[in-house]
Amino acid sequence: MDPRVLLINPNQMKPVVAPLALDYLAESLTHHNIDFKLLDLAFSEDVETDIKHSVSERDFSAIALTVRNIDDSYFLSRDFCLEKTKAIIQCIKRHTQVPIIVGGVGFSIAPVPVLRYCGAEFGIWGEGEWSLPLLVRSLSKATALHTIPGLVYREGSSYRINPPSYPDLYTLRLSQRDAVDNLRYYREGGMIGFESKRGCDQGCYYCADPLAKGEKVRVRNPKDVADELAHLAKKKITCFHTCDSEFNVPASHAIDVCKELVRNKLASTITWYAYASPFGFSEELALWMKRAGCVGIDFGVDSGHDRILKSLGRRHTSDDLRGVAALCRAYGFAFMFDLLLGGPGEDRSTVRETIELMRQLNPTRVGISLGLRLYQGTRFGKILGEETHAPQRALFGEPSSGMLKPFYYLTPDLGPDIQEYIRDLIAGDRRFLFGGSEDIGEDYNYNNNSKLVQAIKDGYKGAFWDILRRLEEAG
Ligand code: B12
Repeated sequence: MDPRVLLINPNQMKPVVAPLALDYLAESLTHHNIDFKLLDLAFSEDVETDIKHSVSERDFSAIALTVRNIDDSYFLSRDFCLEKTKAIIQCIKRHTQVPIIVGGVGFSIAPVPVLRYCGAEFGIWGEGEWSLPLLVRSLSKATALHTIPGLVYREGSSYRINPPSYPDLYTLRLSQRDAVDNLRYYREGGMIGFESKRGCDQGCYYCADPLAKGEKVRVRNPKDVADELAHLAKKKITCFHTCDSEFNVPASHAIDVCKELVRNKLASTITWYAYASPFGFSEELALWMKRAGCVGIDFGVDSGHDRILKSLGRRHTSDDLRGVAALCRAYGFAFMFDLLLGGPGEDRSTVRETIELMRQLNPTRVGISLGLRLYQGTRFGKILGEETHAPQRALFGEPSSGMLKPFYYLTPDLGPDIQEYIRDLIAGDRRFLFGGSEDIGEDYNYNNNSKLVQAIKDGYKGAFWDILRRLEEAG
């Protein structure tokens, strides 16, 4: 029997975010002559019935499930989404014995703990385009599992992890995008994601991206990226969001992608948003991003205080932020500065100075996250997460194997009333999106955000922060 895979998206957060990974994996399976079917539970009204129906439809050789989020990384809600994914895996197991393979950025942040917790048979750490077809074929031919890059599986009483490999992304074709119902996601999610590169070499001490995506940046062929957006634009999908860790790392490739979008005349029909680093954001890049249709940029700023930036392992300084703000204003981008407050060394004066700098620089929006999510393999996870090193009162959430359950560091030097302190500093300024507020318009969590869901239903498109901004401005 030819192998056949059931691809499953278990992510039910609203507004919906399209499972980009499944589009890319589907293209790779097709390339390897492996048939697939996609079950997208994002739109399911009865998960058990949909699973039962899908698994009984054909003889599948494997079920491949994407794990995008372990939790919502949001200090105040601490939604442990992996619990829901585990329930879905248990439900699948009630209806079939077909082996289950998990992968995805959430899985790759903590491969063995996630596999153990979810009870799936196999996991693939890192990129799936090469390893998934190999694994599916080896399951039907019983070839040796130890040769499959990034494969995580049980061997006796422990787990074996094969080293991941990062084949040449430049030659990989990912532009088809026709497995997922992207048009529905566009209607209900307001934008569609795309990747232009993978990996991040910035080394920020708290960030899990290098664990999941690798520390070495690998870039896609700009032509394939432009083809991908052109295919989607033909389906009348015209607003996009980058899914790179940082679009401008490296800036030279970002410029090449922009030039390609201009060259194939896409730039005049689409708009897009990007995540970018304040380090290495040049005038030349701003110019090309503008020409290529970019309308909004979300900068991972973290702090406006140079000592704190250093202590987070960041490369930019407060002077870079001044330069970025001036460029964004000159080129007419909506731009967001995302703050991450409460790390080691932070105190009320550094928080105050940061908020004051934000007021001066006047970005379109400022996102404030309080508390650092700790991940096992990161520098901060290793140093701050060890109970023996960090004072107990700095750690929040439930300690668990592999730091799977939401687990945060918030320096006790900020005091117990730090939320009220920040709220007083913001003083009702609507440019600030501060997680935790009950006030409509300030809710900076995209996990089940009914205000955003309604706005998108009413026709708003774009990055969520920019939709919140426009809603607010519309009164
Ligand atoms: C872009 C982005 C966003 C955008 C999405 C825009 C869009 N339209 O797509 C926005 C801003 C909306 C967003 C929102 C959120 N995000 Co976000 N996001 C990202 C980012 C940068 C990219 C995600 C992505 O699509 N990557 C591209 C795809 C192709 O990669 P991939 O899924 O990893 O898939 C590859 C491999 O993992 C593997 N693979 C994937 N699935 C499978 C399955 C199998 C079986 C196999 C074998 C392999 C495999 O192969 C794929 C191709 O190589 C990631 C960080 C990152 N660098 O990945 C964070 C990230 C996923 N987000 C995160 C979070 C927390 C959220 C929110 C919950 C935040 C919030 N509270 O509001 C929401 C949730 C939204 C939702 N509904 O799910 C966290 C999750 C961490 C965690 N603890 O779980 C991440 C990791 C960021 C971080 N470092 O903290 N996000």
